[in-house]
Amino acid sequence: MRWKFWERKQPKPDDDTPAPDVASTPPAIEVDLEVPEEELAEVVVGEPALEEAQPRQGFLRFLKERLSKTRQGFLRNIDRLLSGRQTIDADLFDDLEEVLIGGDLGVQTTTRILQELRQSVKEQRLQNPSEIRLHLKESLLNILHVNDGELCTEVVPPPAVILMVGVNGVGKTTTIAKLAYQLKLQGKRVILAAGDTFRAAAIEQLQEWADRLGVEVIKHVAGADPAAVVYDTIQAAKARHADVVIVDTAGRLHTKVNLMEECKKIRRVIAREHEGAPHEVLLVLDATVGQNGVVQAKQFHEALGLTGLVMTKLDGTAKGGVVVSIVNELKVPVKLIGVGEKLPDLQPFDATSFTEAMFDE
Ligand SMILES: Nc1nc2c(ncn2[C@@H]2O[C@H](COP(=O)(O)OP(=O)(O)OP(=O)(O)O)[C@@H](O)[C@H]2O)c(=O)[nH]1
Ligand SMILES: [Mg+2]
Repeated sequence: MRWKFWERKQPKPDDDTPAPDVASTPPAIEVDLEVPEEELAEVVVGEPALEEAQPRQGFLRFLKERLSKTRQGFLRNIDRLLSGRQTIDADLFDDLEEVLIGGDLGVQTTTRILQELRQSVKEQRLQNPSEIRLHLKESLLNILHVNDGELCTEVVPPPAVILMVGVNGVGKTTTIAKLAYQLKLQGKRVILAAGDTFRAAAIEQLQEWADRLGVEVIKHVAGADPAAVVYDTIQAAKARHADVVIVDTAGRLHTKVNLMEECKKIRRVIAREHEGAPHEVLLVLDATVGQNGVVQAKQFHEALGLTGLVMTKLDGTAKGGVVVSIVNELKVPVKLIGVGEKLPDLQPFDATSFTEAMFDE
């Protein structure tokens, strides 16, 4: 799955964008939209040009540019390693292990990949180190493919309910805005639930995005029970025949039991108020934290039963290899990736494009 309209609206690639410092980042209220409001309104009513499928080359180029830090870190090391060798031997595998672990693939995933590579070398009698590259790419693709998953945004009866969770500052609210933007472009009616009643200005931040996008937010006062906000949102969504509800939640550490319990309660209320919901429980993970993301994902998955992951900030990190590690260890699909701070910088995850963007020149 690929959103058709991304290319027209995506901003100029900017490889030099430094990784955002989350602690000092101003609230998203101050972030300028890439798309001027007049233009957004125009887009939302549907331009024929947006219906045209975009050439794959353009999409890959965009992804490569956004993943350039990971490409440079990971691939350059692999290529350097392979080009300096004459034979495939134990030393080569030792060095490869180091590069893969250094590329944030984690021990477990690295072990799996090396096992597969050793097997290929044996079965296919590979002799030239340069042949390893292709097999490595295939191995990563295999891991990522198992969990290719499409985001559920259409259910009968509507609305599809998407619950967004994650630790502080990973990009939950921004992802919600980006997703609402994409869904609105698809002609869907979206309602947001201001379920972060904890952090100062969180409700206002969501409201600000919603105003710009022209979508409705259901909110209570700061400090209110988020489960009550979610209850009201689902009733409103049913009454207004909304297609999709997206629930924002407060950032919470996966280690804080009471906060995880609050999240479970939100999930229970959603399930009670709408059959089959939540249709998606998405954990938003900041790719810049690398292997820490695996621990977060495991605990959130245990508590809530995740249906998918959103990897954000892949544009600002060399740790993109963590995507492979998380998919391998959790068997939960990455559904969306964030590759920038602007509205069009959210993409459905596609294993093939992702692997090509990591490996191809
Ligand atoms: N470079 C980059 N920045 C991103 C991406 N996604 C989110 N951000 C930035 O990350 C910062 C935090 O985003 P928020 O959406 O407020 O994060 P949050 O998880 O809602 O934070 P809390 O509500 O405080 O827990 C903002 O400055 C976003 O612009 C991404 O894909 N790439
Ligand atoms: Mg937030």
